[in-house]
Amino acid sequence: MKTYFKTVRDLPREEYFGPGQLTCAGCGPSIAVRWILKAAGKNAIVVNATGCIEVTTTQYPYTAWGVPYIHVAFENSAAVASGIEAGLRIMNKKGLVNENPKVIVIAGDGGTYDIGLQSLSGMLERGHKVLYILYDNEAYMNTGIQRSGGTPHFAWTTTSPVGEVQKGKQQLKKDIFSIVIAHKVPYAATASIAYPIDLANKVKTALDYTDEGPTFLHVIAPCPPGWKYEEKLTVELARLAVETGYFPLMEWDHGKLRLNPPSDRLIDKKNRRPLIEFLKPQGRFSHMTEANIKEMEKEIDAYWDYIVRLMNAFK
Ligand SMILES: Cc1ncc(C[n+]2csc(CCOP(=O)(O)OP(=O)(O)O)c2C)c(N)n1
Repeated sequence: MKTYFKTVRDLPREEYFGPGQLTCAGCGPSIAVRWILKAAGKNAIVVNATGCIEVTTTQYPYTAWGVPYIHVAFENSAAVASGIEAGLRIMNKKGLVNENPKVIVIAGDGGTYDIGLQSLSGMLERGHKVLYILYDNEAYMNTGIQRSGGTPHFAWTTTSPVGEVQKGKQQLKKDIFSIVIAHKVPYAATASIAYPIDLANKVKTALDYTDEGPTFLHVIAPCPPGWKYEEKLTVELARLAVETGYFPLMEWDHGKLRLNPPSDRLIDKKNRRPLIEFLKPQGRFSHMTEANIKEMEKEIDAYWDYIVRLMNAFK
């Protein structure tokens, strides 16, 4: 990662994600988008899949977007972005325009892990010069909290209920990061809204590397109604997700994998905060037994072992 910003004061004062939105109080994804657009600057085109961010920012006749913006269907944001990028490339080549805006996809976990996965994979494989940003609130929130491939094990959602037969989601969170890097992209990273400088530097780095090919950013973005916690805890939970080891901050940079602070010192389990600190404030996990929590801790440890193996394999 390159360092463009050292403190929040280094970020542009301009706001490209304006007020007048209808997001919930404490919306994690809207915090993510605000930082993303600040870091990207005005020379960007946003392609936004259907989801909370789209419905809350585009109420006709208003818009919260200070950059060119297109809302597309749930399943094809990466395909539309590919078309915009290819169209601009050819128009520049023919001398019809002389502009090179960066094309950025912004999509939720439902639109990325599940329904848009084929168009994302196609875009990555064809090598389009696009930054794809996944804001991960870990369920289909806009339609009333249905489980997605990004929903974690044990989490309550309306389609992974808690009752006699099952206790929340039965499957593990899909490893989207590994799926993306398997496409041999130049750059992919994870980020959290609790670490805005890290997030902003990753946005800028990823945008720089789109000159070489597609890049990807996976941002954890808590959701008060979906995760069932008090709105004021959004940033705190985004921090605890990292500090407990639940969501490691890392980057895949030209074939090398590295952990970023503070995750780099969390390889040693002793440095991680107890997982319960992340789980406890969230109603979606309130049914979990001690045995469930132990099981989840083991799953997190297993993921860290896998990351360390990957880091050693790709140094
Ligand atoms: C093909 C298709 N299926 C279902 C829907 C209904 N739908 C609209 S938004 C949405 C949820 C989006 O979830 P996610 O991508 O996680 O974003 P979030 O709402 O959480 O921001 C669904 C299911 C749709 N618009 N199109």
